Amino acid sequence: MAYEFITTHTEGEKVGVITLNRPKQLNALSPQLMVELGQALKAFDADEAIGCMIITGNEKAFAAGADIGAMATYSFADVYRDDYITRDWETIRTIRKPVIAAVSGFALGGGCELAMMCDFIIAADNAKFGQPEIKLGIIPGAGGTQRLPRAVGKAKAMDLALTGRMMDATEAERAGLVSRVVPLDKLMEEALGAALMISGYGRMAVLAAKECVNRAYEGTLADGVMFERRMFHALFATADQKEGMDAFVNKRPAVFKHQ
Ligand code: DAK
Repeated sequence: MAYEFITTHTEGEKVGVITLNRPKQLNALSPQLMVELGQALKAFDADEAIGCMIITGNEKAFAAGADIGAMATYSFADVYRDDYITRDWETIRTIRKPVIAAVSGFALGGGCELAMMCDFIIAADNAKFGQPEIKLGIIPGAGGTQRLPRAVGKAKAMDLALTGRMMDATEAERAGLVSRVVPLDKLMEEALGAALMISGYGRMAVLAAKECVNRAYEGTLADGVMFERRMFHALFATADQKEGMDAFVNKRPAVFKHQ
């Protein structure tokens, strides 16, 4: 499919890479870009060969937020009545395969929120995260006030949302927002390594692990543990569980068939 504001390609025939591509606007997330991102995510999710996806930007910006120019003149009626951009920002939550955010440069406002909607974040050492909406007279609108405290705790989330300051990659890793920090020139190598590794595992175990970890955010501990227990039991119905364990016992590499 031809896109205007993103590019897509595959790596190793198993990883779908989506690159946000509005460099002059620091990848500001226009409504059209979010439509295209949703289409690309859905297409990779439906592609049997793909086991994992990566969303990335460029060296200067992952994304500097929703497009301020596009929002500037909206009235309350425009955004409330028309449920401003909500549907196009929720697509990523419906994607079942893992999505990694490979972040370099600015990840601000909606850009930070998009990264947090991915399953985990690998950051380059020049990454900067923040929720600067307060400076525009608004607040985060795509989950920033909810996902950020879950990731970094209330104190730091309040600090970022109320002051609008940015945090660098070191602080973001220390706070638990990102899983790894690597030198800028190693970012894609690191993200691809992780994505290829995930794609090589049994697909059902991967989907189940993602669903279970996400449960930790949305219910009680008891419900989450029970959900995990049932998913764990269910994986014994898969051929991949037999393969994985037989390979370990016989000291050979496992070859998963996603069945
Ligand atoms: N939107 C539009 N254009 C942007 C932009 C943005 N968010 N960020 C940067 N640009 C544009 C600049 O206007 C500039 O354009 P030209 O002047 O060259 O035409 C170009 O990108 C380069 O930017 P700068 O010249 O400013 O570059 P600097 O290196 O000096 O500064 C910066 C980089 C990232 C610190 C600065 O650009 C900046 O502060 N940008 C704004 C960051 C920001 O406030 N982001 C939050 C936006 S509000 C929702 C979903 C999402 C959202 C809300 C609701 N729902 C589902 C309901 C999200 C809201 C937001 O993200």
